Amino acid sequence: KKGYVMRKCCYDTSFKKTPFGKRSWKMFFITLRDLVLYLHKDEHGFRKSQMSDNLHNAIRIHHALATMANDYTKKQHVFRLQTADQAEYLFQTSDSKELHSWVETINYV
Ligand code: I3P
Repeated sequence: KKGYVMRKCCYDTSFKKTPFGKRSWKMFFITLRDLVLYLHKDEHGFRKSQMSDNLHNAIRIHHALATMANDYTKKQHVFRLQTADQAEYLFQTSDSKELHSWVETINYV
């Protein structure tokens, strides 16, 4: 599964809040493949020129949990992703269909 989303970093690891200046929403083209969520600048993200970028923008999905972020009311169609090492991200999707699709895909891969 792949598509454009907005991402906000909340926690880098357990209890370590992402510092101010790195908490803003940013657009990514994300691709879920082999239990890794790759975050690219755009859909050409796997091009060689952006390869170093790709390596630094991968989230391991094994033992991660995606849930609807109903408590986050500033934006619509947002889900929360908590990883095995307790990092936490918010992802804004385009509509509720995409929201459910991403949550289910991440939780049931
Ligand atoms: C963050 C940015 C985010 C905001 C976050 C700010 O600043 O304005 O949009 O989250 O608030 O810290 P920066 O770009 O300097 O990292 P919201 O959009 O959810 O308000 P937060 O620290 O309360 O998460």
